[in-house]
Amino acid sequence: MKLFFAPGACSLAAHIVLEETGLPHTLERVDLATHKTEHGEDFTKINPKGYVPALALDRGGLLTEVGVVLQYLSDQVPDRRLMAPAGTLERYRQMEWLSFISTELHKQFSPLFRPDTPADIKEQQLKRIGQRFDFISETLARHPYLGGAEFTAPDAYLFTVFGWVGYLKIDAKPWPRVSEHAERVAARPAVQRALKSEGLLK
Ligand SMILES: N[C@@H](CCC(=O)N[C@@H](CS)C(=O)NCC(=O)O)C(=O)O
Repeated sequence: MKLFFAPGACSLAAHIVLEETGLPHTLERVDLATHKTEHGEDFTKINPKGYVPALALDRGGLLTEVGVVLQYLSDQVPDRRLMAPAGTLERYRQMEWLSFISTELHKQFSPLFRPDTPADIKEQQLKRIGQRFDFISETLARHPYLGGAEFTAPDAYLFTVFGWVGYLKIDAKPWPRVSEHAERVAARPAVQRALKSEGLLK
């Protein structure tokens, strides 16, 4: 498998889960400004959607969308319990988190990365994002990870998106539990490997 990624982007969630699976893989960096891969290819020819993550499968074909890529990778190594078995209520809870993080957090951040977003829209986005982290904080008051006592794939996604709080210099003080969650996730050897290989850790 080959993961097309950009350092610190939402593809980091897929990179972390890949490392957690222990499956053999290669990585190819994409410059999101130029849509060129590190080998000089036009990324839009590889993924017409133009965005990362994109996972080139060993059997051929490309898989996209963070929530789906995380599930695919997790399902390759069920023993690691990165996602619960399909059909269980636990699985639907995890899918609920993936969908929540994707639509209610990840995509709410997107306007904050665009230089042409008007200040009042940024303000509105920050308010909405704050409400979402408040909700997540309530969950993390009950257990250390989103689904309970154990790390699962949605935790990798939350960790990745919460990383943008620091990058955008948003005050994280209102959400100490989410910061603690990020520290727990960051301490995992697989996460350290992914961060190092993306150049996000010295
Ligand atoms: N719906 C997609 C969104 C992916 C996405 O927003 N990727 C961003 C990085 S976090 C990106 O590559 N943006 C560059 C672009 O859209 O050209 C998913 O869930 O994977």
